[in-house]
Amino acid sequence: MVNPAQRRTGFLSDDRYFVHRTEEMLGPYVGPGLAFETPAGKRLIRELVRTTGLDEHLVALAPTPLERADLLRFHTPEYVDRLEQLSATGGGSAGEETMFGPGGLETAMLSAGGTYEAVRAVVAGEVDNAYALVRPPGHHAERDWGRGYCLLANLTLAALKARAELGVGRVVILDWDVHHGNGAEQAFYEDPDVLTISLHQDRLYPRDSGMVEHIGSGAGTGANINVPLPGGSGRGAYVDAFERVVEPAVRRFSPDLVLVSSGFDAGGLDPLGRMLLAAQTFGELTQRVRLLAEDLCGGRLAMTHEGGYSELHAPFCGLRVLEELSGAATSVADPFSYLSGYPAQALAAHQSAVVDEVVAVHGLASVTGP
Ligand code: SP5
Ligand code: ZN
Repeated sequence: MVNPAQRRTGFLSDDRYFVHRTEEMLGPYVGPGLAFETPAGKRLIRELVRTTGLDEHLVALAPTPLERADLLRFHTPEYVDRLEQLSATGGGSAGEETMFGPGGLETAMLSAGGTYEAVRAVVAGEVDNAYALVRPPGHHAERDWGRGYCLLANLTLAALKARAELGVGRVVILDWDVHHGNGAEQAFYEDPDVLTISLHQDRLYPRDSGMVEHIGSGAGTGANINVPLPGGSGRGAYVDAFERVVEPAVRRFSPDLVLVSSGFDAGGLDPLGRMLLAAQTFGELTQRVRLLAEDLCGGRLAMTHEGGYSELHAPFCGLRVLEELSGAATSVADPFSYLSGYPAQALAAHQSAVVDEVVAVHGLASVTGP
């Protein structure tokens, strides 16, 4: 049973996303077949959307690949050349822990293209909001090398293309993947028209990035916000960061479009992150972003998928987010709802201290609501 949707929500995925393979030999005697970023975890999100019937209440979107010229808005020609050559000759390594097989670049271009399609459909008014369930992920890819399972900077490339071709002006990129959104930070560090905000686990990955004091430079000073929450953070810390940082900063910025790098690796069962979020809390965060976008930019909101490595938990997180975006409700019970009851979900002093620091560095204390 699904209660009808209240909004037109685009949902994009593609079978080709689930045959891409990121696998690294971690050392002698280890593997093969050992990979954190696997097709299974993300395919199950799509399966749950289908088995529940939620997909019938969503608008199906289909990807077309980005082209080389689109990649060059951010990536260097040398890096794209190298990916082209490797992809045509059996695959290889894009950089740091980012292996891919034959044709891996084409899949990455389809992943970036799927992310762009979600953005385009929102900007064109074909849907109210949209979620692109893509692989490989994108938020760690830098100008000239792949990192953290990411070959191409999906959401960065989509934002650049939307600005170049769709007349989009001011863009917010909010990243709640548990790892730092270093790619968008690099791309827009000096750009005052794109506000990048990353909520992540302090010094997780990449290890030496995502610090509070990295605030952007030149004309972009102040338009990069890092909130490195301590490992062990739960709902209380994320809500505090939203209320005191994300919401006032986005209101002050006044965007035309809100984009989200959505990972579920801040979920309480994730093997790579050490946060505690429940599916319900991803729904709450989605609602907060949706209401912000409705207040500020006609609801224009597009999300793209990044990390999330619990095959058991991520599907329920994805389902909650899509229910919240669309306003449709399935009757599916989250088997991991017990996470919400953990006492450690409450805001702790050492967590609010980090938020205090961000508020101070970005002068957000005096920003008031609408
Ligand atoms: C998209 C996403 O969530 N990527 C996360 C990548 C995190 N990988 C961490 C793997 C374990 C640490 N590897 C250290 C390699 C340092 N060269
Ligand atoms: Zn991640």
